[in-house]
Amino acid sequence: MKAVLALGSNLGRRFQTLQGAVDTLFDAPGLEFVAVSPVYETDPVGGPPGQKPYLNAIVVAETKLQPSMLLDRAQSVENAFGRVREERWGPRTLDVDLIVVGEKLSDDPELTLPHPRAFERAFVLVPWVQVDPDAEIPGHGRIADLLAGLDRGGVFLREDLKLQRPD
Ligand code: A4P
Ligand code: MG
Repeated sequence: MKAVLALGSNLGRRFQTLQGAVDTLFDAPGLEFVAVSPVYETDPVGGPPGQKPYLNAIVVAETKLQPSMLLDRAQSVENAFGRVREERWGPRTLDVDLIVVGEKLSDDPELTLPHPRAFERAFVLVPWVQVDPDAEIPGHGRIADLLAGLDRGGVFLREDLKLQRPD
């Protein structure tokens, strides 16, 4: 199955955190690296006022792991980077979300698939379409078509920041 993960950071050393997340995600077996997107600087969506901008990127992987195992992996990477869960949509050193896992569908609040807000978020779709132009979100269609209807304002390419494949 193809798994698409979204990385976001708006606290601390944001770029170093994203690179550390890419490296750590693939430290254990079961997840194979396919691609990492360019890095975008993005205006915060939702959350408390006065939040700093995010760096966002997308990682595409191949896996046979169950989605619940992938969520465990994502959360342990968040914890490794000092994520402290405070308020919802609040600032965070690292957020790792599962966007799609193959064609899996789930409405479990612990793990909703596809991610329930990805289809309307330019900070997810803009980096994703760069590395996977034909991707689709089950139930929502092609990401290229979804993007055509979205405002891309507030999403800026950081050409100076390039994530490396995992070490
Ligand atoms: N959860 C359910 N489905 C999933 C999934 N597909 N992937 C559960 C990951 N987690 C999932 O997440 C809360 C709970 O969601 C987890 O316990 C998990 O079991 P969290 O990471 O603790 O909290 P959160 O991220 O603050 O909340 P939430 O609802 O996941 O927020 P979002 O939707 O992830 O939004 N603006 C910009 N520009 N860039 C961003 O990256 N991110 C957010 C977070 C808001 N605004 C942003 C950005
Ligand atoms: Mg999250």
